[in-house]
Amino acid sequence: MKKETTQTLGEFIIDKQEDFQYSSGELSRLISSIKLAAKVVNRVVNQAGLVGINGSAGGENIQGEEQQKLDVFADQAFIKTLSSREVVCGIASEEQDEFVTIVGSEDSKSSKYVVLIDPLDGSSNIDVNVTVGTIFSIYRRITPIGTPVELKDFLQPGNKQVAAGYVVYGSSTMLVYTTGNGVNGFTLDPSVGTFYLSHSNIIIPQEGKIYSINEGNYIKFPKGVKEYIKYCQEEDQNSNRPYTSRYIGSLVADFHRNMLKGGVYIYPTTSSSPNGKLRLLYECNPMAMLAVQAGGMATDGINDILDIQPTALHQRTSFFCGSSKMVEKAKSFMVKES
Ligand code: AHM
Ligand code: MG
Repeated sequence: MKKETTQTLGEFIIDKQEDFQYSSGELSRLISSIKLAAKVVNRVVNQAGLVGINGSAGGENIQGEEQQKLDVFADQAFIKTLSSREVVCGIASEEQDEFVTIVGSEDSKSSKYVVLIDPLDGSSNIDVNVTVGTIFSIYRRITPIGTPVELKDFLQPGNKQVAAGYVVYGSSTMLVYTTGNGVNGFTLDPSVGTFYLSHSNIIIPQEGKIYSINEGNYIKFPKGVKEYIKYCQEEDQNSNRPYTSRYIGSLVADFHRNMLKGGVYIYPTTSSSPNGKLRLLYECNPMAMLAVQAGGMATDGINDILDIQPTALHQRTSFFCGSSKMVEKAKSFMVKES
């Protein structure tokens, strides 16, 4: 099997360490820990039908959503790996009501990073063998090093992210991330257990042919979104319409496809979810940073996602993300409405 490069993710992280603004190696160790936890989760995702981990865990998360056993497993795998390696001072997870303060040795007390994570996104797809993902976001804490983390360390706008990325557990497993200097993707070779650089310097095409939205909710969408969907479906040779509709229902999978092929992902507000469904901190901010780093765009329909000042850990937002010209176009329908 031919690899685009033989550079491993571990080698890449070390190579790029000098590019980081603060190259103490701490961010490198943190990303290496995420890589390790991703491999642990990948192993279980790949065996999901065999090891009794399909199905509901019998509880709900803070947002009242049913937790799957794999949601709980992935949550524990990331929290345990990151806390035991003492590479962060705090973790906020979509599956936890409150943020977790890491109190460990002197090392973790001197840690300056907090991680926000959606450990297993798209979990309704687990039991039917459809792609799921992990999404992560890293910030530098704003409270003094050595003191317990506070809520304000987590409630920072997306434009303060130091790094962001996702793992897509698909037909192959990939880890894609940015530290603010472009986006790179690494494919796991399962026979070796190593991620290799397979997609260097990813750029989202400015235009695409794919729109991704849960059209089953059409009746509940704002007028601007309805009009944009009709625009996508109209025939027009100059702009290559009608577009193609593709919606997996796993943000990571839909985003990953659109990033490589060109497209727009939309999860708007609806009459039943007036704030939208997706979580600003665990889902939208990291995807927005990746999109922008790859030359794309992300908005809530009016404001840039990365400029939104969060006020709550589990805050939701509407989300339009992907190829810049497609997002601009969709946004123009939203602006028209207001
Ligand atoms: P989750 O974090 O509970 O899995 O929810 C997020 C998921 C996204 O991955 C996906 O794009 C969206 O919810 C699908 O929602 P819907 O089924 O309403 O279309
Ligand atoms: Mg999610």
